[in-house]
Amino acid sequence: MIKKILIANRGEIAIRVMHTCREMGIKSVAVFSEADRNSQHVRLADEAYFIGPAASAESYLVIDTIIDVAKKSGADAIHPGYGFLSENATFSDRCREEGIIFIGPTSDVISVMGDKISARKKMIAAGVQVVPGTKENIENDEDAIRIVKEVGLPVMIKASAGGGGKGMRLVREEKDIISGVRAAKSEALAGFGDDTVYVEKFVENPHHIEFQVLGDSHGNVIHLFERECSVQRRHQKVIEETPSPLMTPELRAIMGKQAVMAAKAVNYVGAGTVEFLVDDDLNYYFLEMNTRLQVEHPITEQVTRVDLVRQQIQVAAGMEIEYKQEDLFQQGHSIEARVYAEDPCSNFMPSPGLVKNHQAPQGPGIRIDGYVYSNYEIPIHYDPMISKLIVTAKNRKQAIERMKRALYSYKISGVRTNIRFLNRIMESEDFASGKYSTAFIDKNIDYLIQKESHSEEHDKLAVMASFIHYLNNNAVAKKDEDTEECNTSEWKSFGKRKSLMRF
Ligand code: MV4
Repeated sequence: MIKKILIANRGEIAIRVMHTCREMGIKSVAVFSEADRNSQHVRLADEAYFIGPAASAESYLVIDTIIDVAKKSGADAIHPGYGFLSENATFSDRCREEGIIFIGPTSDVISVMGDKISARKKMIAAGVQVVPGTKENIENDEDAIRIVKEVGLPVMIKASAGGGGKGMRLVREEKDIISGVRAAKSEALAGFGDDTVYVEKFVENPHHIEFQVLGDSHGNVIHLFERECSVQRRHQKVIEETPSPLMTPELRAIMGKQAVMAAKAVNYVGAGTVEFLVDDDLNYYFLEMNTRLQVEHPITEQVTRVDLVRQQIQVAAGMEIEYKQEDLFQQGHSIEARVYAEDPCSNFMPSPGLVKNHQAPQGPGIRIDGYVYSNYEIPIHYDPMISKLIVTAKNRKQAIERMKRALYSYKISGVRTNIRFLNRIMESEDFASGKYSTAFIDKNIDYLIQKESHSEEHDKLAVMASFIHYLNNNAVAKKDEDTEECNTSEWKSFGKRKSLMRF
């Protein structure tokens, strides 16, 4: 049995794992870099060890150091969270060599799925539907022309070592084939040290829909339904929801089966995610498999009531999954919004720094997976995510209403945030109707980052507020600088200060 887990991560996901450890009576060991001395994950752990400089290449990514701490602390297992070492085959292997349980799949599974050509081959052999295309490297210009013509324009040229959009080129016209392949190859070589690329038919306006899977070492594999992740910006997810508004019961059943087939094909043990592209005619295609717990896992937990981290820990310890497929169903609707310290008005520039005040929403149906507290300084060295705001309600409409209410009462000062942008997504027609694809943000960007409209009511409030401002002689404005809006005049932003609007 596992008695102590080292969590090789930081921030909200380290805390998320600790919550389940405590419920299971498992001791948790935190590791922290120079930049994370004051981090919440250090305070919540049973033990914490310093592992080096702020740069993750010198701390969270150093395998020897993490293994040393695991041994020193007597941890029987390591949970890698997401990012950092979570999909590192060498690390998974090293843990096993050292007699430490890696809470995740074996190195061979990570390697097969990490290489897109080998993943495609595996999936095709297992009967999983992949995007039409090839499973061979493009060696030269003649190859490029021949293979692309075979597949048929338009095509996507993709790096085999890639993922997440890196080393990827869309080619629509014959004259762009050679330059497209060369560009993809050089980006792949620079990014991954491997210029192997392959060709897929381009799927127009796709939806990104992924299935959560769980496998155990007794050969059981189940899926926990889908997550709709089409609201993305530059391959970064912004909003995720489940159930997907695009899904039908029939499509869910067949895609769920496909996801289970994908996991079974590699004897998958642990929590994983099978990603698909789905077009407007509901054709679905396997895209890739992520061999880790994902950022957006909470929405699946909310509608299935399954603690995915508990299942990860139990199957890593050799136990069977606690659920049978037929026992699982989705209840209600859950939406996650990723709250970031960034400025949507300045091309989403990161805005880390001192969070003066952090007041998260509360009340029915709200879950916050976060780590930021008032007077915490968000380090510049890592992803500037502040928290994940997860709402759950009876149906989609009420979940959206709940998300708007939660965003309204989320108070963060000191850093710029994307809260207003998230609210705009909730208010957009395309999102409200559920008819959106991966083109959503680009298509709606003007609406999403535009200033609030001036209503008459608003103007009256602004006049009142400016009078109070005058009476306060700037005291409030100085205390709590505006963090909410694009190009705000002092006057207008003051009118929006809700503490004053209550008069
Ligand atoms: C595609 C595609 C269309 N056709 N492949 C982007 C990230 C990488 N994991 C795969 N991606 C895509 N692959 C074919 N054959 C469109 C995308 C894509 C996309 C996919 C999922 C979510 C958002 C996206 C945004 C742009 C392009």
